[in-house]
Amino acid sequence: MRAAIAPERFPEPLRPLAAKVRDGVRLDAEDALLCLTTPHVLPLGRLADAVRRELHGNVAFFNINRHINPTNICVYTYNCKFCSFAALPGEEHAWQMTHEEVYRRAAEQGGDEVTEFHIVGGVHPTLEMAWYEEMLRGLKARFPRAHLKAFTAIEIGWFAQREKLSIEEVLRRLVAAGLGSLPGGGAEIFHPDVREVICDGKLDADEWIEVHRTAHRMGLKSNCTMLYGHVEKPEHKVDHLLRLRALQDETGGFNAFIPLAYHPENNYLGLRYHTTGLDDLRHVATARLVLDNIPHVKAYWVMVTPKLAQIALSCGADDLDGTVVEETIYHMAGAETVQQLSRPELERIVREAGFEPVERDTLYNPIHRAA
Ligand code: V47
Repeated sequence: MRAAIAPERFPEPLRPLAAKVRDGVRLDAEDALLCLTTPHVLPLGRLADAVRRELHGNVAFFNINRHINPTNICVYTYNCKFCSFAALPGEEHAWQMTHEEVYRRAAEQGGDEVTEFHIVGGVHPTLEMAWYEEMLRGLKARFPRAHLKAFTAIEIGWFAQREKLSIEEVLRRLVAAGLGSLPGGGAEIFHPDVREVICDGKLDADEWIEVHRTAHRMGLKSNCTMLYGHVEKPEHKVDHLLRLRALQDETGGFNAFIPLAYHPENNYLGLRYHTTGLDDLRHVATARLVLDNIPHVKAYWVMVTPKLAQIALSCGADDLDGTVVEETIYHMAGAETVQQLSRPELERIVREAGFEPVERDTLYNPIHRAA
């Protein structure tokens, strides 16, 4: 029972929902649909804030991380119509780093402070898994304290297919090389009607879920995402969120959910519009209310801008992601945010929103540093 929630203080259409949240009753598909369609977005955010405060109090998390994208060459370049990052071999904007380049980027700016490398890339047609294992080993040798959060379920699925291994064998080998957890990318929208339009031929929902289920069974944590703001309908997102919640009921392996706002530039989907601020807040709030078993909801500042991410902290989000340093996936799709935020900038955003900034590691353990 959340006594602080007074349903009568919410707009009439949200009152039954507010009463359910007050009483700790799990939201169902119809409630989730209401969250995703109500015009009363700020009151919805207020309701999500009550849940967020119960879970995390006045704390908002960030980390000192560095994104690295070793290659953007991808076998799914034509399949993933929403992606502005992927390239075919030989295309002008294609790149493939050497191990030394990966290590140099890892060292740049981040230095010893970095606690996480977030490493994802295109699904490269010819690079063997051994290349990635060596990269992980090389990073661990040079940055032994950094956590390696690497490879979307799509990349893991490709390694299994290419090397004729089971998902479990792939993960076991990558863990032996230094893998610490999986990021949440590649989920997009699970529903086949949407997948057929935006990423036909890529891993389907069951396969994405099976990669994460296997990882969780092996003791690895992971994140999960949902890409919204393109051709999907609210019903597709309800299905997506409930599938994630069901897997979390089963395994408890997700750390965080990250709603990802579609960016329309430089890809083949042919849509023009960016999501609006209220729509971004709606997805944060909906996630916090519906995904009652996933501990963290991240407002990824690169995606929604630092200004909106700051407001999202009062609408259900408790985490901003980190310093990032170099981001390509969203910037190639039209993001106009800066490439990196410093620790003082992240702390200022959090403080001015009325929260206490807490640096965390990838697994959400607080990090205490000497002043
Ligand atoms: O899987 C690709 C999305 C994802 C576009 O786990 C696009 O902590 C919008 O998953 N417009 C990769 N989105 C990013 C990702 C992520 C980010 C931050 C933190 C974590 C985490 C994970 O980006 C892809 C895809 O869903 N994406 N292209 C685009 N044009």
